[in-house]
Amino acid sequence: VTLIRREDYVAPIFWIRTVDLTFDLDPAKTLVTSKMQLERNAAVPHGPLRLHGEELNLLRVLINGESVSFRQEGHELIIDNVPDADFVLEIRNTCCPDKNTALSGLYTSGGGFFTQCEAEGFRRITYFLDRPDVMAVYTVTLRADKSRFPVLLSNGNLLDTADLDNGRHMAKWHDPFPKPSYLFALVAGDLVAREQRIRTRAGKDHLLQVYVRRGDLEKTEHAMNSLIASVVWDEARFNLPLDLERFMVVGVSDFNMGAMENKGLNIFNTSALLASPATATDADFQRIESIVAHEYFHNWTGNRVTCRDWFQLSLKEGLTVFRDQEFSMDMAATPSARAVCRIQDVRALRSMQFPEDAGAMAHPVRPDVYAEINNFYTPTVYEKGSEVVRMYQTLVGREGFGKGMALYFERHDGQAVTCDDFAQAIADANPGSELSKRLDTFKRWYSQAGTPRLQARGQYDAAARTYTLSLQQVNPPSPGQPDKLPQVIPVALGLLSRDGAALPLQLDGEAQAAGTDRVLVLDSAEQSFVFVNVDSAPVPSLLRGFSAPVVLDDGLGDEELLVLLKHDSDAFNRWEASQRLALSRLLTSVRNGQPLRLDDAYLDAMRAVLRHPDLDPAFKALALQLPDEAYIAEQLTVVDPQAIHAAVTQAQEQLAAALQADWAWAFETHQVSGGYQPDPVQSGKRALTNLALSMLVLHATRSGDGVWPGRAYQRFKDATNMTDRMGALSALVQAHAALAEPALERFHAQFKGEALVIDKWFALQGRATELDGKTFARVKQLAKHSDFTLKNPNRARSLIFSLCMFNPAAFHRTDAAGYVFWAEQVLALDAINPQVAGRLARVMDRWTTLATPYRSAAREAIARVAAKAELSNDVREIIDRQLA
Ligand code: HT7
Ligand code: ZN
Repeated sequence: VTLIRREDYVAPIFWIRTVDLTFDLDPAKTLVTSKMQLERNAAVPHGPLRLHGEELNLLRVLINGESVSFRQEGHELIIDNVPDADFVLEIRNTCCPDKNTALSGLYTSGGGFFTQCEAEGFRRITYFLDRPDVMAVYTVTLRADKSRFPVLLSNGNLLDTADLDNGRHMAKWHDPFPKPSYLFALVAGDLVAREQRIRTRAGKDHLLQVYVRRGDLEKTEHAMNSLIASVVWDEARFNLPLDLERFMVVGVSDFNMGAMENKGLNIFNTSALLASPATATDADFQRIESIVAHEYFHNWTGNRVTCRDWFQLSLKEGLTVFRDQEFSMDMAATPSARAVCRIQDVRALRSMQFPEDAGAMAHPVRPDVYAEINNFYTPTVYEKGSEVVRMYQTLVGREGFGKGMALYFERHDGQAVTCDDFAQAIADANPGSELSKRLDTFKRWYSQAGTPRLQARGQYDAAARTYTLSLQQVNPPSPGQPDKLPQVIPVALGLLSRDGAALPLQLDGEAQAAGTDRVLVLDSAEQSFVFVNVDSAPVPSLLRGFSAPVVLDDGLGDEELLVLLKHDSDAFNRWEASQRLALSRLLTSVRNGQPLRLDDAYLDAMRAVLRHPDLDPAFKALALQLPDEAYIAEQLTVVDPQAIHAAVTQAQEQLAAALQADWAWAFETHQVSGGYQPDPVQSGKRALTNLALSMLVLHATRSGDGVWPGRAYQRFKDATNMTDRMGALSALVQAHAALAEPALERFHAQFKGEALVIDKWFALQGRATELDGKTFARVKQLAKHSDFTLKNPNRARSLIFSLCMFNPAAFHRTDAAGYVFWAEQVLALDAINPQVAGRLARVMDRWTTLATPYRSAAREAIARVAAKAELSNDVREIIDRQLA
């Protein structure tokens, strides 16, 4: 495979200033005519014009109306004799939307036409300079059969519509904003729209539309509300208004990712758009709100200012994830609900991004090299990238960050820029700040892969009344980066007395204490900070709010963690203490190979959390949940997935048994009354009652008592919303209760026509706890179910990814059958959809840490995939890195 390197970037020899596209849409063969105005880029030497094109049938090439000679080499169309001045290039080609199972470029789904052009899909529609630094103004004419495709959409404003001969019609769209080809979109089909007119603070009127298939209209209310809230928020928080008269969102059920931010025409996976109380869970509602916001926020961070090249992907993705996380926190409103958002984000970062950063595919937030850019839409670029943006905000303050954003847009609106440009804008807007003092060191977050380890040790001197906090960072090697330099780590902290009081924080040399909460900045390998006027040996609460994406070793024991769990004013660290208490017990059991016995100190602490009169139910649910198996695995140098699973199962059973009366109390006292609302208050109660129910059913099933399983079945049948229905069903399935079978059957029959709910049905079975190989056997059986298909990415993810990615105990088998299954599925998927296959291939990233016999069996399975001659670039790159 060819590797693309960041250091090789050169600007294009021509700019494309305008594009006139005409589509004669036909599922089997669509005719595309493209007329482009090219302008010579004097900054680079002249040479042949090389256009990208894949899976196209070229019909003609004209320059200034005359045919020219050209060559086709691989995926390039090369014109050697191009004028040295500006010219008009006209290209005509066809493509086959019906055959496009990769879902990149122009494809059909459910009888309609849809596009996905990021990152390099536009070249599967027509020949073009398909790179993000080439920004053009698009005019698009769509022609199609009117009865089959009554709705014809593209970016920007509708200029014209007309009926044509033979039952066809046309629509002409114009987008006044220059954009890279990856933001182009078209949609044609039999769709209906929910519409809403809004007037923004700036006094402008806008039309918002959400287009879906006819039966889905009533499931679009939440997405529309989320869109309106996003428009309002971006104007209020960052002064960024909606810049289009019309903003369209479209749902499609075949889609490789969550959604896509095409200018003025966002396209969404239906799983990230459609919700009704009967078909979607609280988590779905929350996810939809954040993805709708994410895509909307891209209009400024991504579209108005875009990436110079794909190595800069985190410039738009990290920043936009940060913005959607901030939005979700602001929507959550109460301090406790904000903390719950932060905890959920950090949980996801640690169980997805940390393993990535320690594995075969580890890469910096701004990668240096890739074979297939689709493989770099990763937790590192997105979620770690967002943490990097969050650290800017921590270092310059919220107001300073707002100023930095304003300067970024003042300097770069309408441009394609780099991560360096962003960093410079934030620093320049905040001269003298903790960031500006050490910007070059801070930027190592973009160039160095891996998760820094932060060690913290405190020493109290009673005579001097000082507390010395020594911080040390270690940056472990990653593939291709053996030696690293220290990074800038903002450490938000507080000090607590043993009885839980927040202590004033005064550093040596300061005239007085500066509050009870502050940020220290570590920017070298080791640094000590001396606090003065400290009356007693404190308990440090470090890295509050998870102020940097690092692994913290603070050396705290149970006694100190219990103080934090009870008293810390930082809800994140309170939760963290609950997880640390569980983690140390789980790790001791796994490391010693001994059965886990939860002690009274731990159980009493958990009981106190559960019964706490003031804590939020949503917080309680998170604190009482055990660390997930992927995160536990990350703490170990040799990983035995079965041993981890056994320890987690024992912990769960003991927590269920010891707190049985408390779970029953929690279940009875947190029932939601009134109509369904997906808000933090109601969803927090549902999270806690569903956790309680799962514990009660688990304990009852293990002790042969039928009461709670019976109640769960009844609740499953009577539920008035999907969160409670799934909660009860999941409790039965996870406990392997006898009633799980009739419940699953009933669920399938009840939701036969609802694709997104059937996905849940597959996913629940794919993620079911393993018991004597039954789960694995069932997944293999379900892969043959008449509702199952690898062609629909949501369905493939619901079953196959659930098993291979989210069910370690069912997947990692001593007989290697899980790995054999994985290899088969990767190969089968690769022939259909390389992007999705590439994602599944990632499951084996951490194979080198596996214990015997898993390790050798995993290697064999990877080698099996590698041996296949015709692998996509996507899968090849991942497999090559795994075997490197
Ligand atoms: N920017 C979008 C990325 C995306 C994508 C990338 C590769 C292949 C398919 C894709 N669909 C969407 C989504 C986002 O981050 O908002
Ligand atoms: Zn994005």
